[in-house]
Amino acid sequence: MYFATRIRAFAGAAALLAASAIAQAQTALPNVVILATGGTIAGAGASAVNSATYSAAKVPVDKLIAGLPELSKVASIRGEQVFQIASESLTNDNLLVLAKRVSALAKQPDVDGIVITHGTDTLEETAYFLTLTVHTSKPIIVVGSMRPGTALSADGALNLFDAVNVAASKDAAGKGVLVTMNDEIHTGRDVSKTVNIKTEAFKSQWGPLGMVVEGRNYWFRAPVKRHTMQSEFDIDTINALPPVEIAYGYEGVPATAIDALAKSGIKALIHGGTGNGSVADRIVPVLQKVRGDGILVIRSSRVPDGFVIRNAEQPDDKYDWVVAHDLRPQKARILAMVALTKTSDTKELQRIFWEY
Ligand code: DAS
Repeated sequence: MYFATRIRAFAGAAALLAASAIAQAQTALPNVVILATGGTIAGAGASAVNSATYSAAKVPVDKLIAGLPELSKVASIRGEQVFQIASESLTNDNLLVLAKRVSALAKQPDVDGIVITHGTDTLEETAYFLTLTVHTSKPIIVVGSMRPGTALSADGALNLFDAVNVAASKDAAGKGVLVTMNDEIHTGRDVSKTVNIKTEAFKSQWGPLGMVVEGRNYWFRAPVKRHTMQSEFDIDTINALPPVEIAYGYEGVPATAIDALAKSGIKALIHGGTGNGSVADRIVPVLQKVRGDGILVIRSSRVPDGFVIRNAEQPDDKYDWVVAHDLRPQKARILAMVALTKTSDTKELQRIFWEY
């Protein structure tokens, strides 16, 4: 009898110890906030075979979190539904609201990392905007998916698990805003959606920073362009974004789009040229007039990889134009909008395009 009582008492004490150890382990987990904005990662299709035909922006953030119980072993999670929008429909105002929320959360001592679930169509633009304007070294991870959670071999769950793991990782701090897709870790600056129907959809022409596999990060390089804490731009002081639009070059291009955009009140025009940012000879005088009217002209290229060489295809010094370096038109537009909140001096803008 004596020993049985002692054993029961011991077992009770052991159970209490185990429970408190688990509770301590749980409280010791990093705090990660998931900000949901919509997209396919929150999408739903009519059947499991609908991997491309579905409605985006349907599943609320709490359901996304509840559908991934594995997250509770990685971090203490809470979610906020910032928007429920397919990302092709996001606006500059949405961008400002999201970035200001990220900035406010990043300042909170009880927030260790932030994940933003987002549509894939404009994910690269949001991620770049955040890396340019949010002053924190805490991990901020933008994540999406190419298939809705209802589809066979859906990619959203693992992408989100990866994103939370990276957001909960101390070794992800100070690397700027990151994007986790398809097990890879990319910078918000370099990554672009390069395929519109595969799960391996996101590429960085200079390569990912690393990979995340089974919750562990493997880093192979670090960013060299300015971001987050190193940025001269701060979302807390930006309340509006100047209009900057894009016009593409192609065989037979008329001046129609450029003329219309120039009359619409834009502050800068991104020219998505052919090749090395080339401009059709009939368009050169049109862009010179645009510049003469006080609108900045920034030469980018429709070619996915490479970078535009200043004064090569066009005498940029002579025309007082800016080159977008290796930024695709949609990324050049983000940087131009942010830069124009501080300066419209072309020499300063060119410095900014070299540094960010
Ligand atoms: N329409 C796409 C978007 O919301 C769906 C997606 O791929 O996330 O960006």
